[in-house]
Amino acid sequence: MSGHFITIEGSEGVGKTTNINFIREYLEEKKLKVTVTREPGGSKLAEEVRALLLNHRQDDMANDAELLLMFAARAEHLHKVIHPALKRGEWVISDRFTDATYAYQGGGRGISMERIAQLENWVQGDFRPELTLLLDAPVSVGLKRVGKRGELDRFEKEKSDFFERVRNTYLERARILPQCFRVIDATCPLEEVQSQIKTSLDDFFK
Ligand code: Z5A
Repeated sequence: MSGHFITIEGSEGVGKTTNINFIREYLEEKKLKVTVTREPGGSKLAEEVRALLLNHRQDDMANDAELLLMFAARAEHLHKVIHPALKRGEWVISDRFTDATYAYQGGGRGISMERIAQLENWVQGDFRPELTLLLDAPVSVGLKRVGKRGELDRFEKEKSDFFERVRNTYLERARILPQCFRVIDATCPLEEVQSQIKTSLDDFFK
């Protein structure tokens, strides 16, 4: 594959969606071809699975069902969107990927990391993001930024201790995988956050 795969991660409201647009523009200025996508979702079937996963009425979904649906959506997303774009030589930027599964289903729900790793190896083989930008902020900052949204989805309904475990798992992954992760201080004003992102991308280009 000749393209590059970058992911952007972080807990609720840290600014992933806002900054992914900045990343797209920055890469396009360099005349690179960019595909922006997201998880869960990104392809037609995976977006249907996303709707099931986020549906606020599925309050009693079993944790293993949630985990398997995440990976079912990911298998489809990889097959239909990510691998083809990389084969065309594009830069694929995904708003969340498997690190979110470690953080939410592992850290948040308490599923064992070994079980997640088994599914990761099954669905992805040795395919991993080349660079992961982790936007990090205290949970209270992210929750305050998103404020009161209309009807909350299944994840947004969780309590702050769930999001604390999610954040801690992300930080732990960044600690054990320093060659892939760049931790961005997302509490800063947007221009500073984007300057940190630009530095990480420039390092990656080198
Ligand atoms: N999930 C999972 O459990 N397992 C998995 O494997 C995967 C996902 C892949 C959907 O994700 C849910 O799926 C997610 C985890 C789960 N649930 N949660 N929580 P999502 O990515 O679609 O939803 P999200 O994380 O809730 O995204 P979000 O709430 O839209 O947040 P965001 O994209 O990080 O933030 P934003 O929309 O860019 O910014 C929020 C606000 O803050 C906005 O008004 C901005 O203008 C403002 N903002 C952004 N940056 C700044 C700075 N620096 N200063 C001040 N204000 C700022």
